[in-house]
This record gives sequence, structure tokens and C-alpha cells, in this order.
Amino acid sequence: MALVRHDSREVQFKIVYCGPPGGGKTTNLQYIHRRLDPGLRGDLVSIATERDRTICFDFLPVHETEIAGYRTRFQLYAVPGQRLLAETRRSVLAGADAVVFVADSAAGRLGENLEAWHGCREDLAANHLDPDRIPFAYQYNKRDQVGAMRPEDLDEVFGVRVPSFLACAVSGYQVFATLDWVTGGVLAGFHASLAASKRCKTRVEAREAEAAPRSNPRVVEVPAL
Ligand SMILES: Nc1nc2c(ncn2[C@@H]2O[C@H](COP(=O)(O)OP(=O)(O)O)[C@@H](O)[C@H]2O)c(=O)[nH]1
Ligand SMILES: [Mg+2]
Repeated sequence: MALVRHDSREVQFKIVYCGPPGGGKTTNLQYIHRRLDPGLRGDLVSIATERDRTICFDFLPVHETEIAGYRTRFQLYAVPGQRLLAETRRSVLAGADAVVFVADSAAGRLGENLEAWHGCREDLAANHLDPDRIPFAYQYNKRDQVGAMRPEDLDEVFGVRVPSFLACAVSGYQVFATLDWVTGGVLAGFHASLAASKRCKTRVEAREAEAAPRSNPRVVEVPAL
């Protein structure tokens, strides 16, 4: 859920990278961080949990978008994929504006991909977020390796109805294309909700104006003849 910070005049959005362990989430974030202008990005922060690390950093988009005089800032998180870390994952997914699901394309990882995918959807639901109503990108990673599944088959397995990205996170291939797709979706959704709330406000104001007691007609003094 976008967070509006009046002190720094910023709108913050949270994008969470999910997927099976070893699929390439951290590699995505490390690549993005390396490629961003140091003046536009925050630090890469790694939060140690009991068994794994969650890494996060935030950045301001290079082509800065202003919304009603507020700058947009995106916070990127990569969550641990292990089943035992469901609690950490669930708390990182709270308030997510979008998800990038990084799948490992190897045929032998299909079971783990599916487990992570179900887990991610359950964690979103536990946070009252509908995965079908927020931008949810599919990135099929490790396309450079032999034995990668066909993208059409992966699309079918996940029931994908949006474009999926064939990536190689170590070389950075399609890493920004994936990120651009979700940030674009997040901004479009935010603009739409802003426009809807403006329309709603205008309707409420119009209704209030209609319901307000009309001022007494002015008493017109008729000059005595
Ligand atoms: N060959 C290949 N290896 C990758 C790719 N992306 C990530 N890796 C490697 O896979 C391993 C796990 O990646 P990591 O980003 O730590 O996975 P995470 O657990 O999802 O965060 C690391 O050794 C990465 O270097 C890729 O596209 N191709
Ligand atoms: Mg990782």
C-alpha cells in the first residue's frame, strides 16, 4: 500500500521479490543496485533473520515521476524462500504494492517453484492482498542454463495471463525489463486510485452542496413609493 510521506514529500511503494530459494532474487537486487546511479539509490541493507537474510534497499526511479508535487520512491525487498521462514516472508509482504516472482527455469526445480508460488499467494492473502489485483510479474530466471523449461509450459503451470520475462540475473538480462513492468503497473494503479478518489470527493462535495440548507432568499426592501 503506497505510503505518503508528507515530511519528505514522497510517495513510497514497496516491491517484493519472491520465489524458491536459490532462484535468483538476491542476484536481481544486487544487479539493480549496481546499475543505479549512487545518487538515486539507498544502501543495500541485509536484515539477518534466524536462518537466512532478507535484503532490501530503496531507490528513487531514474526518470523521476512526480505525483502532485511528491517524488516517488520504490523500496525493493527480496525475501527468503525457505518454507521454514514463512513468518519472515509474510511480514515482508505486508503492504506490498507489487510482487516479482523469480522462478528457477530448471525443470528439476518445478516442485520448489510451485511451492514458493503457493506460499507467496497465501502470504499475500494473509496480509489481505489479492495477488490478482496487484502487479505480479513472472520472471523465469537462469535461461542461460541447459534444461530450462519452455516458457509456455511455465506460463501454463502458473496460469500466467501477463507477460513473463525470460531472464539471466547474473548478466542482468531482462532484470530492468521486469522491474519496469511492475513499477509501471504500480504507478498506473496509483494514478487510477487518485483519480477515483478525486471523482468520489467531487461527488461527495456536490451531494453536500445539494443537501445543504439553502440560504434564505434575500429580503428585498421595496422602497416606499
Ligand atoms: N547460471 C545462472 N546462475 C544464476 C542466475 N541467477 C542467479 N544465479 C546464481 O544462483 C545462485 C542463487 O542466487 P540467489 O540470487 O542467491 O538466489 P535467491 O535465494 O533467490 O536470493 C547464485 O549462485 C547465483 O549466482 C542466472 O540467471 N544464471
Ligand atoms: Mg536471497
